Amino acid sequence: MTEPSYRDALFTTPLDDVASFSFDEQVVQCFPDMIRRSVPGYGQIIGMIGVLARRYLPPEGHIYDLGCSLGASTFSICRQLPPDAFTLDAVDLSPPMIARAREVLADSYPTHRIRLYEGDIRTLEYRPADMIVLNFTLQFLAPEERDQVIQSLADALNPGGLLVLSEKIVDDNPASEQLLFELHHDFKRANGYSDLEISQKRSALEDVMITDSLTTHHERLARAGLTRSVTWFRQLNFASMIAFKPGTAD
Ligand code: GEK
Repeated sequence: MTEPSYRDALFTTPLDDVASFSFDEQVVQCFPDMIRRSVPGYGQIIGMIGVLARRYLPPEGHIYDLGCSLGASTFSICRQLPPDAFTLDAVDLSPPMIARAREVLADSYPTHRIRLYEGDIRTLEYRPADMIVLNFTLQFLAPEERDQVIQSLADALNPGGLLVLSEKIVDDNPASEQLLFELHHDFKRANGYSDLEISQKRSALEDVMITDSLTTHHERLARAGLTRSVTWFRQLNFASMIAFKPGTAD
């Protein structure tokens, strides 16, 4: 991405009562820096989303980028495919995210057929799609809302269509979970976050983000009728999966 990104310093000073996390103007300013320093493998996942689109998208296919933030997945797809190869809807609940994404995408890819708009992925009326990207978005929904959203995405996919689902995960094994939790803390420290920032960010996210295990994710994908679900990427407690709507040949 080409937009300026300010360094994430949201949790550098002690706060008496850490407010819960929201995707407001302040977060938008430092978002690219924040996500790169906090999510192991983020850049590799983003890079691969364009590659997946190039491999699986049928000609003139339709794509959704849900919880698009500043449009990193959309950027990755635009890097891989020419303007006439696809149409894309990029949707986010946060008005400042959409406003900023609109600026940077119009600058970089003015001729690609991209619609960017505010919307809630829980209530969106989905049109038929060939690829749907949920890159670190499902984790912000309440656990009881996740089945219904995945089902509506599976229903929207055309036969042979692809869902990409990236999430922070919890390990099924408590000892492994503890180890990965500590290593993630080390990862953030190595990326310049102080212990105070790490713990305040964790408190802010506590109620907003409840993570599922890979088993829970794959079972949910199967319940929605998606097959061939694979964890194609994992680094520490962050993973990305793909799953397909059965095609006419399946
Ligand atoms: C990326 N995909 O850079 N409807 C729509 N958007 C939502 C909803 C909802 N119900 N809830 C949260 N969001 C991006 C990163 S960030 C991940 C995604 C992170 C949006 C929210 O506004 C935010 O922009 C995004 O989901 C999550 O690849 O911050 O860890």
